[in-house]
Amino acid sequence: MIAMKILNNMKAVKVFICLMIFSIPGWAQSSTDNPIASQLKKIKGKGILFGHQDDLAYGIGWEYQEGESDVKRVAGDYPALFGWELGSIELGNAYNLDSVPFDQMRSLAIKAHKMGGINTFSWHPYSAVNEESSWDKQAVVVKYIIPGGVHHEAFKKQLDQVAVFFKSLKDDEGKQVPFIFRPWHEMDGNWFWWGNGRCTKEEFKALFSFTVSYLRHEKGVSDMLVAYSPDRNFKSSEEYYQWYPGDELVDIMGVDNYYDLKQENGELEAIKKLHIVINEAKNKNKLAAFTETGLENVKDPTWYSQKLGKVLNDPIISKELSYVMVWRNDQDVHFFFPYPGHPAAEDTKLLLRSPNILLLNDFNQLK
Ligand code: BMA
Repeated sequence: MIAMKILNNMKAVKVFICLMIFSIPGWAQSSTDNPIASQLKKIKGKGILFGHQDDLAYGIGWEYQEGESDVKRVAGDYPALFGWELGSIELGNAYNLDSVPFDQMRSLAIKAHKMGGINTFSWHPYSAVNEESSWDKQAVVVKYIIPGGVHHEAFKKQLDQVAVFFKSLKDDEGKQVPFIFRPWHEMDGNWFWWGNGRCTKEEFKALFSFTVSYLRHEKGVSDMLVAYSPDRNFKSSEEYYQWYPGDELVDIMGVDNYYDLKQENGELEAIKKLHIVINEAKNKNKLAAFTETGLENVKDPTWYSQKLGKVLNDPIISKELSYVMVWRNDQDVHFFFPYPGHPAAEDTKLLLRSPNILLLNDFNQLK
């Protein structure tokens, strides 16, 4: 009798805890309910989604022209994944640091979603300490903006701007557009103020963890998958995890890698690293992605087939990787995808039209 009572009380406590947890905004939905996660899980093994940063915004010789896309110009269809950059939203600016108006970004991201594509956001913020740029070599930032730091409140205000933008991504019915957020990327490199040598690993993890928890739980940002994407500076799983903030925060295990794909036979290194990422994603029942790559100004006309293609056609990678994304096409700064008439255009088209690579129509047919 007493044992029964204790059991019933324990049950009541459990139910109470569950109700408490699910009443916190953003917690009710686990990332497995996220439509992007279910789509990516469904198509796993059928091909790798191809992505391009700023694809619908501008390209070589055009900007903000309805329906345009350099990927479409070269390969005949839109990418399946669309990358966007939030840097300078934290300053309250109307344009990002690459001059993309946030109003345009919002409508293009919503459009990409309506067409069936997936949106992913990176963020190169100016610091909440002194507005130093992400690449500032002198700036010491992280320890001052994490909880307990003197600029923590200012950092929260920056995140508030990010939250407002994410929550403004609504479809015609007013429903939140799902998306991927990939904060604090390439932390194992030493070029960003959140990177190696610029903060401790513990400070980094506190930064990542606060960012995601604040957006999800304090600001109620929902339908957000989070990607962890170090650069290529690891040779083992242990090294890959050095900056990893925790299973409860991360949905997509990623890697950025430009460097290896510029070296002779470097594709072998890139493959090894993606195998580590894939293996860990499998161990943790998460998704694996090649979150950024490319060759600046596509200087090698066979880079797409001979470097990227070799990586993507590796038997393990072709079965296990969810997506790959190449960087933006800015005619004044640099470009990573060819344009019609560029010496790499035909080679790139061949790779993108191969059965293993999924553009938007392929993706829409499979999901
Ligand atoms: C970098 C470069 C910069 C750009 C930044 C954020 O890799 O493309 O020109 O400002 O990304 O998009």
